[in-house]
Amino acid sequence: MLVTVERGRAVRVAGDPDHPFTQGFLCTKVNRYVERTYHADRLTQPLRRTGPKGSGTFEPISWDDALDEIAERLTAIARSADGPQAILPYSYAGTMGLIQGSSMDRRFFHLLGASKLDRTICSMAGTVGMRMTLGANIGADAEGIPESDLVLLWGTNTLTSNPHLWPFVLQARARGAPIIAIDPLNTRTARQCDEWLPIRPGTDAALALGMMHVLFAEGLEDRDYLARYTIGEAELRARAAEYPPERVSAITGLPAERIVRLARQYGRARAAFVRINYGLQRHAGGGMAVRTIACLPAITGHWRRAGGGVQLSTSANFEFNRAALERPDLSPPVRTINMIRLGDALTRPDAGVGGPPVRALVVYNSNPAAVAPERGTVLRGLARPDLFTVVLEHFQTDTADWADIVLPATTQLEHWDIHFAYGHHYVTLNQPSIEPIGLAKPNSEIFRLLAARMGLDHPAMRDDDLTLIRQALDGAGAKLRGVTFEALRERGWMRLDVPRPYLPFAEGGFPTPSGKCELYSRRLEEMGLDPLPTYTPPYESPERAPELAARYPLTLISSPAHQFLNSTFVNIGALHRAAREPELIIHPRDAAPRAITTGMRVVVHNDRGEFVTTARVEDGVREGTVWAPSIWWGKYAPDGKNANDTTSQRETDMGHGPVFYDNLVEVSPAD
Ligand SMILES: Nc1nc2c(c(=O)[nH]1)N[C@H]1C(S)=C(S)[C@@H](COP(=O)(O)OP(=O)(O)OC[C@H]3O[C@@H](n4cnc5c(=O)[nH]c(N)nc54)[C@H](O)[C@@H]3O)O[C@H]1N2
Ligand SMILES: Nc1nc2c(c(=O)[nH]1)N[C@H]1C(S)=C(S)[C@@H](COP(=O)(O)OP(=O)(O)OC[C@H]3O[C@@H](n4cnc5c(=O)[nH]c(N)nc54)[C@H](O)[C@@H]3O)O[C@H]1N2
Ligand SMILES: [Mo]
Repeated sequence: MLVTVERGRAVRVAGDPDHPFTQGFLCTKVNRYVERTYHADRLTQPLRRTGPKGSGTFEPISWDDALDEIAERLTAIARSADGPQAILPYSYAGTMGLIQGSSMDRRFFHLLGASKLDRTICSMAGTVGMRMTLGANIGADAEGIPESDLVLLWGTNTLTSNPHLWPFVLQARARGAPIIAIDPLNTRTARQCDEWLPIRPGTDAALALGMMHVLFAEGLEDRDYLARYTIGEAELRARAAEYPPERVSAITGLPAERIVRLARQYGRARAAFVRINYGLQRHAGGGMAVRTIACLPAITGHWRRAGGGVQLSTSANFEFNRAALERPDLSPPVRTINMIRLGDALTRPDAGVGGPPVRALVVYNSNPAAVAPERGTVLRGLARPDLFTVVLEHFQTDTADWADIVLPATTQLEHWDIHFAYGHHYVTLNQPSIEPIGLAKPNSEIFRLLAARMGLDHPAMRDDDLTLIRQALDGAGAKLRGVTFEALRERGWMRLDVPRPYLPFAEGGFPTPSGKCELYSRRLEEMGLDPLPTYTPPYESPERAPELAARYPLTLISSPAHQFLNSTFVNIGALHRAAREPELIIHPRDAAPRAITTGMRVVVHNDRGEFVTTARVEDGVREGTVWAPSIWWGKYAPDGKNANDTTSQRETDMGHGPVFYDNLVEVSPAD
């Protein structure tokens, strides 16, 4: 991102035209980053709560007073019988920069002996699925897509969540590659594709198994690749035989002949690119779904050719020296709390969390009062009068409303950072372009100051941000060879030391225990899971919960609105206006029997909770699925709620991830 600064003020942000992946454009949201940075509602000074919890009434205080009060409260808890594990950090994706996201903060909580947080809320199911199959969460290079002769956008809303991929997809199409979207929603991406396959949510593993059935039955596999670079071919053939197209059709809701045709298209392609993304793994069988799809290019040998293969992420190629940054060695043995179970952790310490109750919560880079599942329980926890809550933020979010102390944090324009990526292969250096707004401070600095206040006097707490950046690069893995601070400072970004074109598995070389693509996984077997790809029905489905499905027949997907980044940017004027208000897209055949019409206020509800939205009756969703573009702040909703009032704290099959879209609801007119 290039920032134009005039007389100390940022006036314009733009994409870098020289960047090979982002090619000079920014997404809809980040285009508004100047507006966001200078927004009248920016938090510019520390605040102390004056009214009741959740009321959002605060008074300004000095940094000294704020830090003293936090230090005093945290020290008292650490020294009490409950000990430091009663303190819980809570952070995720506000910034994913290594310095402001996972450096000083980690060191601080490690030295303190606080509970650890298992950061599962986004990607863990798929990450583990990839690790078990390919050995790491890496895959084909998106810059190879123009060489593809078939592109599957599978469980991803590319034009919204990954728009920089799109120009590569268009190049493939210009050379004749069909583009197919596999998604329960007819998203803005699916509408631009050659075809939309409206799959039933949570059934992708069955579709991939059905494709394998046809590939093996019709001799479309690459026998040489299978023999050289995979283990478990015979077992997988037997498993795939159990998934004939008719059975898969009954599971996925797609016509059998379309499943056969998709398998033939895939099997006859030379280099099909499968872009899966995190949307499809937010279901009970999310890890298995990703793993199953990840087996496909090994069956057809597409890994051999540029443009072929599967990509969920590129993140594991960024082998920064995270141990040097985070210093896990500074932590005593402590418990770990799963961030998606925050509701339970705050309200039901008996519910499997173990150890002392959580008595203090320090939130940064996250807005759990909007984004965490089973929101009603989370809010009950945040409302506990005995809970001491600190929130580091840019804005007075739903979460900040529940804080005892709010601290103003800097934005990307105001601090140093270094970034990995999860869709391409470039490291980015973030240089501050303006001075902090008001009294805002970088997260790293806030944790340095707190450590000093609390007597956590360790040399690791004195490194400045530039030192931290160098520590992330020194002793980094081979793919970061040549990536230095000096070189980054010159250009802003650098490609990892991977070849171009990058074909990670053209000749095997999978970083699994066997060195092969593990179609059969002994590690999964040891974890008590099926060692072979299999279909796991959603928790909330007629297969697994027929009684529930009878009461709540609709699956709610609450994937991001085009204008929002999870719950970030919801308060930015132009974006808020474009997203209008909390809405629910419902199919005409689901709306009619419920007497629901466009513009009507409706309640979306299940046993966990409810939220009010405005209905839009459209065929942009498959029948039986409804879509609530998300993630709205409760404070902007007519009833103070959002989609996460209905989502559950259940965990995926792998990685303890969330099941946001494995969520049955009913929809009724509000009156
Ligand atoms: N504009 C914008 N961009 C973003 C984000 C944002 O909030 N806004 N968030 C960023 C983050 S943190 C992430 S993790 C990524 C997420 O980006 P994506 O991985 O694209 O994830 P989602 O938007 O959650 O879901 C993508 C699509 O998956 C579909 N889907 C849901 N369930 C299933 C299923 O069972 N099978 C199939 N085949 N499809 C399914 C949804 O309908 C949706 O259209 O995007 C990043 N980019
Ligand atoms: N129902 C439903 N729930 C979801 C999802 C969904 O699709 N549907 N998506 C899930 C996914 S994929 C993810 S990744 C999570 C994301 O959940 P979060 O990680 O909570 O992400 P955001 O909602 O973007 O909130 C991040 C907050 O960090 C703040 N922030 C940004 N930069 C900084 C900084 O430098 N310092 C500090 N102190 N604060 C900063 C922003 O102002 C913002 O309020 O949500 C998950 N929740
Ligand atoms: Mo995410």
